[in-house]
Amino acid sequence: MNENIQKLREMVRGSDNIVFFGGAGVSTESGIPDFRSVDGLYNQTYAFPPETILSHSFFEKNPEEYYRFHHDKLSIAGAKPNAAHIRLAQLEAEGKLRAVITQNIDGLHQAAGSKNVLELHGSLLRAYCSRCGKSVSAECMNVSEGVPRCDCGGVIRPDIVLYEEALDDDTVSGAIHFIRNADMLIIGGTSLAVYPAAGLINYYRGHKLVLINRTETGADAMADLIIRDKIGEVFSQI
Ligand code: CNA
Repeated sequence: MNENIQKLREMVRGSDNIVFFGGAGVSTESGIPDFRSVDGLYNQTYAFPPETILSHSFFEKNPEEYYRFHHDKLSIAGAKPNAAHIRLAQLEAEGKLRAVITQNIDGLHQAAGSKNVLELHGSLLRAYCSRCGKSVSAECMNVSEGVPRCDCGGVIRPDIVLYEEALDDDTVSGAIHFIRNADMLIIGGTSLAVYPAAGLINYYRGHKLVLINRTETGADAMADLIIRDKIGEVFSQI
């Protein structure tokens, strides 16, 4: 076992108020592409850049084009939790981890058994009508060709935070509370490029900040321990 993993194990052993803050890199080992890796969605070619397609104004104007992208690229059907999701759920059950704060929209932390999951960007497993606000089954987005519609005629949308939209206030306050009070913060699988989510890590006040990411991030200088390996492989060893 390498020295960094050994250090991480010791830090986890000595902590009982761990918070995990993660992103798309947590789910790449489950087969879901992230945005910014070389094989991520931002390095593929579409008629419009993904940031544009995933924006509020684009969704309003071009729901057909949005749903083409959604069906083609945001499918999480069949994805299963990997060793990172599973170990995080176990750490919570052992009373060591207080919260998972995720930018992911794939529901895999809950599928692994995590109970306290704060979804900063919502979930593809929920949907509602953009006109009347009624909650509907997310299934209707998966099976329908074209644009799914509510009984009222409104366009159904996933319960995710699109670009240009605000994060949910209660989720953000909760995330700040957990990060501020954590004795250990593990950040993993995120480029920390998407704000305001990425800014939340600045509320951490402790001295056990661990970064597990395959590539550099803007928070490397703040970290007490940096691990550049695949996050599933790392968690399978702690
Ligand atoms: P990102 O900007 O794509 O960054 C991902 C980071 O993870 C990169 O720095 C990679 O180097 C790193 N990485 C990739 N695989 C691994 C791995 N196995 N182990 C360790 N590091 C790895 O994604 P962010 O989450 O930072 O950006 C936020 C966006 C991405 C959020 O709004 C998400 O909703 C959105 N997103 C979510 C999913 C999902 O739910 N699974 C998938 C794709 C995008």
